[in-house]
Amino acid sequence: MKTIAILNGPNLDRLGKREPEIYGRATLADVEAALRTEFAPRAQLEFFQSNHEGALVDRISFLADAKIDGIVINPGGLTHTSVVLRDSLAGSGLPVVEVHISNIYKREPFRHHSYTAPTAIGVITGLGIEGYFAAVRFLLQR
Ligand code: CA2
Repeated sequence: MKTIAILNGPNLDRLGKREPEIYGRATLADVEAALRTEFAPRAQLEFFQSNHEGALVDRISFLADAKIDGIVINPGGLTHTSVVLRDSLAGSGLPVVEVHISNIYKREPFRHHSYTAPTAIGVITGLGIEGYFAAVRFLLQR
């Protein structure tokens, strides 16, 4: 059975509780439960959310050493700022898919650049929480 980690960065613990017009009404717990239900027989899913850059780096290092099968990451605002997170993902040697709930290209110009995207096989942006499902499906099939 494959193991896939689903990582969420700063503020994504607020999912479903703020700005539902942008991010929808599902909470992060709802998303995690739905992913587990969808993929339970085929995959082991590991969830991690942190509002702290260093905690995400530590988790990625742990996952790299554990040699899991892939990372799905929504880096939140760190997408647009973090060389540190980019280095960590690149150094992990793991297949990465980057997910954004909103379409970052329809939003403010500062969201149009992702430091982390070059470390990913692909980026899914603007499909709402469906992006997480598509990303896990992709990593399981490859
Ligand atoms: O669309 C996405 O998934 C984002 O990665 C979300 C980030 C944002 O900084 C990116 O540009 C796009 C975090 C947004 C703020 O966090 C909230 C999360 C849920 C509800 C309200 C705010």
